[in-house]
Amino acid sequence: MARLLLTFILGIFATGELTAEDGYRLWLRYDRIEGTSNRNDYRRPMQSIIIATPSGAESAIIQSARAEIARGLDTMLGRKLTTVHVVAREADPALGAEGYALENVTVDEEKAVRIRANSDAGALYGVFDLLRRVQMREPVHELAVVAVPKIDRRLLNHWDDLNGFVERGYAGFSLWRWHELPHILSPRYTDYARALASLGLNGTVVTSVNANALILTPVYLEKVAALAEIFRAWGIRTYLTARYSAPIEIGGLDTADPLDPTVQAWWEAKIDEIHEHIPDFGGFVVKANSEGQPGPHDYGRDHAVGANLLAAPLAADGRDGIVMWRAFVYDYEDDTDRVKQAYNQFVPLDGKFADNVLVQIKNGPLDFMPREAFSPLFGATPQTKQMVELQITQEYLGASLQLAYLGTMWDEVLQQDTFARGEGSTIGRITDGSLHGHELSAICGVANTGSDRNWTGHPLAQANWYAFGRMAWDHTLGARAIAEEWARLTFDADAEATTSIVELLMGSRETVVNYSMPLGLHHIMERGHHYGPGPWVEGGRADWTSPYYHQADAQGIGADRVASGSNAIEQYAPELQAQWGSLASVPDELLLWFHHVPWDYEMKSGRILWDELALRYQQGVDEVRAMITRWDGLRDQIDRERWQATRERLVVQEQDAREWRDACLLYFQQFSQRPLPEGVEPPEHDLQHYIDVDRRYFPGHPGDY
Ligand code: BDP
Repeated sequence: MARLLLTFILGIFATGELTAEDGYRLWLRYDRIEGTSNRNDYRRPMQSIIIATPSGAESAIIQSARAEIARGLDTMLGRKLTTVHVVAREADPALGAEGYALENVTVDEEKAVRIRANSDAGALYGVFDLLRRVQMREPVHELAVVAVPKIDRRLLNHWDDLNGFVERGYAGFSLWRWHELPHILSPRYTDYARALASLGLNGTVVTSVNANALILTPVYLEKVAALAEIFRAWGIRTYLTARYSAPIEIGGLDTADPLDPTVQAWWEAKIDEIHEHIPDFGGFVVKANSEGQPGPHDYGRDHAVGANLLAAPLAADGRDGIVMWRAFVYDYEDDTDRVKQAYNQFVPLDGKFADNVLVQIKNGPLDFMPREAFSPLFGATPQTKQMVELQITQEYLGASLQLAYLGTMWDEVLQQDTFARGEGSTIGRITDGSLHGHELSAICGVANTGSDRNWTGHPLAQANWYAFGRMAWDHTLGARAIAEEWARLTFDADAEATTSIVELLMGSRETVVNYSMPLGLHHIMERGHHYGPGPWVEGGRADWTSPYYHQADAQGIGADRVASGSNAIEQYAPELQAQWGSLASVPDELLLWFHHVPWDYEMKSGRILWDELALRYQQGVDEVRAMITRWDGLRDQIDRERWQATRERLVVQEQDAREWRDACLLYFQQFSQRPLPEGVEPPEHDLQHYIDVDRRYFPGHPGDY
């Protein structure tokens, strides 16, 4: 028996049995590097780390940097051996405000790694870069790294309510435990801040766009201040959402009219008060006159007047606060195609926004669909600063139950050419301010974090948080390179297995598109919770129904957005109008976004549209099955806990993919009146079965749905 036990124990060590891992550590795992010679590769060059900043001062951020070095290197290298020196060194303009350089130096015949930066935050990012290299087992003896963020404000937006509910959140409740704050400080706040800083994110908006004015009352500001203090030590500034009617709701005024002097005085005083609590307050995100939220239109004022009201006090007294004014506006009383409305409202306002206002634009003109044409507002207001809003949480891509790596989608968005100033006018360059020469720039992503132990629900959804952060730092890094980094940091897999994980990630978003909304279909999901198919959703306001978007009839399917229809295409540059406006040249991916196409239209593949559509749905299902097979092949490469949790979700995803396929094809077949082509599996149930599926109480939606 004892021998058996010994064999078993030895077996564990011999095969390097993977230890349980719950995902809490994210990509900051710092597991011990095995093998003395491997460890020595790192020990030698890093006997000392020199942090060189213009002040050379110890600060809260430098303390964080020291703590992270200790946490990372001591664990990875097995013992404490690195000494950290903080020295003063003149600023280097090439590093900008928050960039850094990593280099090897020799001081008194001792080898050292030097991290140079113009600010403490820059130094902290350098530390995280160095630790990332060690974690990835990359050499550190010939460092010649210079990294500078392309965008100034790199933020997460939390859609977290004060009652702990997270709108479109699928990973538990809010991270912010408002009832405990400011007295009880969860250690999770620090780990959250570390995760952000490790990616170079430097801001967080802790409250939802559907704002609650209470957050601006003294009791809550004290709570926010406690969070802000923790975040500050990691280079992160805190931002809030402003409810436009706050002067009425918590200020006792009878108006929130931006041109009313009492309203102006109220915001000035309020913003002063916020600064007393949070001296480095970053500013506001505002959702105004959108989906029932109050705003300047209530008083006959436009968005610019509305935004400038808040912008002025945020810039007063040498402050550098900003207003991120959302362009997610549409009005159901306006019968213009919903996707045209933001452009129509904002283009006439170009040049009217204050300097510290950025217009925050979702990547697509509709709403974070699995695929949309980009928002034509990008590049259309050269005098107005624009920033992109991406959605990390998977509202329309399977919540935390389905795998959809969004890096590929964001690459598509950020590299998209708008032709606003000729070729090369990408959304990345609009967001980083370089296209139109704007000094101030910002980017944000709607967080997918929550109280789940692994932060994001789906273990692989951590990759989306990671990818957003890396792209916010540099939008040219590329989805694949980022996926590789993430996979190497997050799993102890060997090279072959890492490749497999990366392949899995890279194809996953297109797979979701295929089984849910292929060929440019959009907004055909179930009402309210937005999970699962709902091409039949009708009733209530038209722009929240599905037929408004798919337009299926006996002739064909697709939204007519060329001259014969809403002509939304006219909002794009002539180059894109030419390409997307013609059936011959529009890519399959955007076909039904722009065109109403006959069922028997001959596609590039030679098949008729109906057959192509059906086969795309089937392809989506097949791809999920292939994902499961691939994942099964990784069984011995990945710790059991995360492997299992992911596998369970892939099984759900396969079921969901079948449901999408069957429900949509049965529904559209009523119009096409054609048989399913060969290769498409027959539906399991009749259409009514799918219509009757009731997912009420699915998380993330505030109502009953
Ligand atoms: C939609 C969400 C809704 C948000 C809204 C927004 O369904 O919950 O409030 O966007 O961005 O995607 O304001």
